Amino acid sequence: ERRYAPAEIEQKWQSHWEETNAFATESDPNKPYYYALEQFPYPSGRLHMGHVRVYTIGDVVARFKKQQGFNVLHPMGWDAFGMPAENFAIKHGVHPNVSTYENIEFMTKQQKELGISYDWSRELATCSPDYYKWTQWLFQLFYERDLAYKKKAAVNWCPECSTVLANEQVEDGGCWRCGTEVVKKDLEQWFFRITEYADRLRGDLDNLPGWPDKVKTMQRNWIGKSTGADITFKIDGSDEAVTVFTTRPDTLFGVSYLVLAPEHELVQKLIAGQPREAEIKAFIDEVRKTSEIERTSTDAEKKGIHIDASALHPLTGEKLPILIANYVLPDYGTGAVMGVPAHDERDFEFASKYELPIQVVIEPESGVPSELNAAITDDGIMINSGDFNGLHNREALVKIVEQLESMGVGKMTTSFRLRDWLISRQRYWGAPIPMITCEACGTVPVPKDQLPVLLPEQVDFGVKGKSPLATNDEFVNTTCPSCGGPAKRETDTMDTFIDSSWYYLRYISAQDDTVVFDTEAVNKWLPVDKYIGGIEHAVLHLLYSRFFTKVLYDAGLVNFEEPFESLLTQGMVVLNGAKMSKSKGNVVSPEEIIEKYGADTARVFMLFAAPPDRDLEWSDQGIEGAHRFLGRVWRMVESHLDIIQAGGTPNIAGEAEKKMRMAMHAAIKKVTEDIGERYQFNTAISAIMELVNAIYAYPETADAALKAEAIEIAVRLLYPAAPHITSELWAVMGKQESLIKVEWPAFDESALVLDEIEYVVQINGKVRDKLVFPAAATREEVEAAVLNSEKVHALVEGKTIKKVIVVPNKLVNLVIA
Ligand code: ANZ
Ligand code: ZN
Repeated sequence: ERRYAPAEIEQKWQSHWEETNAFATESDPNKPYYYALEQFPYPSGRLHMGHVRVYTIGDVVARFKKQQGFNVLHPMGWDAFGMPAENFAIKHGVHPNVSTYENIEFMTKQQKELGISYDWSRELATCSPDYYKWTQWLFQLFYERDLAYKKKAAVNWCPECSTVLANEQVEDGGCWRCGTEVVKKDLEQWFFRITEYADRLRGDLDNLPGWPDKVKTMQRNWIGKSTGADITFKIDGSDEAVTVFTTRPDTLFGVSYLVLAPEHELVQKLIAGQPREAEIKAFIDEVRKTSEIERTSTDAEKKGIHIDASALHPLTGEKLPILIANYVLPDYGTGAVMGVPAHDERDFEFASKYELPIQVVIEPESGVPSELNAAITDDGIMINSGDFNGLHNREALVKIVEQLESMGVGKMTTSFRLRDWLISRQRYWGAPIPMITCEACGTVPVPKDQLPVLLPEQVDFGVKGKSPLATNDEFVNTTCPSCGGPAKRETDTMDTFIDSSWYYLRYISAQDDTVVFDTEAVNKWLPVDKYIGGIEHAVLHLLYSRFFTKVLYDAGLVNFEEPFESLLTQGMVVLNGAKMSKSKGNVVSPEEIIEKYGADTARVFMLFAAPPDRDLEWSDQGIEGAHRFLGRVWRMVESHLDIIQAGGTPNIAGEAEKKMRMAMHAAIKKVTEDIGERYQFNTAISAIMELVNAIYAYPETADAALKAEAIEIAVRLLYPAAPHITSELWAVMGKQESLIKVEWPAFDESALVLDEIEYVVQINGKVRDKLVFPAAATREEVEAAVLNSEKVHALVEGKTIKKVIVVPNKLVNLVIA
């Protein structure tokens, strides 16, 4: 008997797979297509346990689907642009081009050591010109479709990373990467018009039953749809007008003032030359210094100031004061609000502070309190509302908007919380934005046939507040593609989330330098059948990728509107409750575990220790346990080579054989469904463990051919989780064909029902007898037979039977006194 020595067999099988090109993607038109994808990693330097978990999950799915007869696409690549490499360059003087590829090399080696079945011929790195040429090509496509535009805007600026951030990259007012408080800065920047797709991005979430509700809810909230009306108020004594967005046009008669965002374009016009201009400007500057979070938080103090202008109520003509206030945001709705203090909490607080009139216009069922201490937000009957009095407010809402519409001063609309995606970054290690500014022609795109715009090697990384690309004159100065005159290149690079918004398409045509991707092939493979990644990207990567796919759909480049049919968001790997990731340091490194126990042990532990969407607590006992289990499987095969080689047709006449056969088919069924339908790998592993236990418990005297068959099945079921040990055992068992090519075992439903079942008979909880019944026996039949048995008769002689408990297929307990 040979000992289980993972180090030897794992290397051997990894080389074998590589030499035989075992994981090349098949594209057999007679087979269905399956695309298994794990979120590609940033090449940080080395894998952490979180990576091991995701890749193992993806690998189990990919190997399983292949055995089930699918063409399986299972690629891997590198989200290789990004700030860490650049910061490393600033600190240690190693060019990102060098450090990134070194990291990729090391991490690739680690992935191979885990035995993940990637088709490496499709590998891509977003920092390679072969890739970012097409990222730039897509930028041009967006530009042509009016989905990329440049504007001056107050943008989120991280002083630490010295770059702007998209709204999605600001978390609780801080930078998503470093946590530094984000400030506003006025800059001319490029945006992607994702708001154009807000309605579809939100609505189509309903067509994604394979996505966790949690992620869909996060996206819905992020996109944030409100239905309401735009209502226009004329400015008294002027041609100007203010349009407000309100979700409650039914409260129109309760308006007692208007509030504009300090940034609202009308503000400067209205205060110009007024006596209080300087005072108001000082207030505006003060508000602009505070973050959006501060301005919108409900417990922040609401601050406002009157401006010397008034508006006219569109229905009553009443004069309404106009204020500006910190709690009105410039880029939501219209940046202007009608103040209805009686029915809106924020307005109530604001009006109380500034002594503005409060007029109740809806009477709720509970009546209007004599003294108002808070806004009335319930529905009710209209009062103080002219012709609309007496109507239910929801009915009045529609009628009021109808009337405003007929007067040309209002209409129903929707507002989204989602903002356009700011994609300019003042950083080096990203794809250059392929645009040129010419004094004569303005903004000119670099023609598609001149792409890629290569990143210049020589730049000064460390000039704070300046794009590194702007430090290379040779790069900056160019000629205008349109007029041939002198022109300057755009020196910002693209947000790296653009790179990752389309990589899953590029895998299809990774080596084709003539097209962004082959539409026909993409339509065959996509949407991705199973996408595995972290929940932290719920409103970043996963939203952006959906946006990209919809744009490509509209451009006729793909025939589907959603990129990921089904999503598995894996939990974290934690160590005594602390998140284990690159930021906390690699407390337990994959190298160490692989060296000590082998990759198969690491894989089985990861799968077994928790359901995939839950956090997984690292434990040394868990690893030991997984290792012991594999040792047990190894010995099970090694010690039965004689019967395995003898083969033969199983004879399942006896009780033990029937039980064994049932255990075997139950395991096949459970593992098949757990992997293929429920994606619950932990219970799949326990089912295999149960089968192995049943094999060990099988009597020596029972049919050997059946035992051999069960051993073979156990090895096959374990293969997707532990491919090295099972491949080795398979060969040891004398099988010629590689396990990769062996079909997934089928189960026989009829083997899952026993025709006889043994019941334990207990009296007052003590086991007294065992009786065998036909599986079809009813509860009553079992009970009657137990009570009539001679043994029971003798035992209960002279006592009263107080209760009979029958647990179907298990036991009968008699309570006697
Ligand atoms: C009058 C009113 C009366 C309002 C009432 C509410 C209740 P959601 O649901 O989040 O879409 N609002 C509109 N634009 C705003 C802005 N730029 N900054 C801050 N607040 C703004 O919120 C819509 C409501 O938020 C709008 O409806 C408006 O107040 C306010 F009894 O108009 B409402
Ligand atoms: Zn020009």
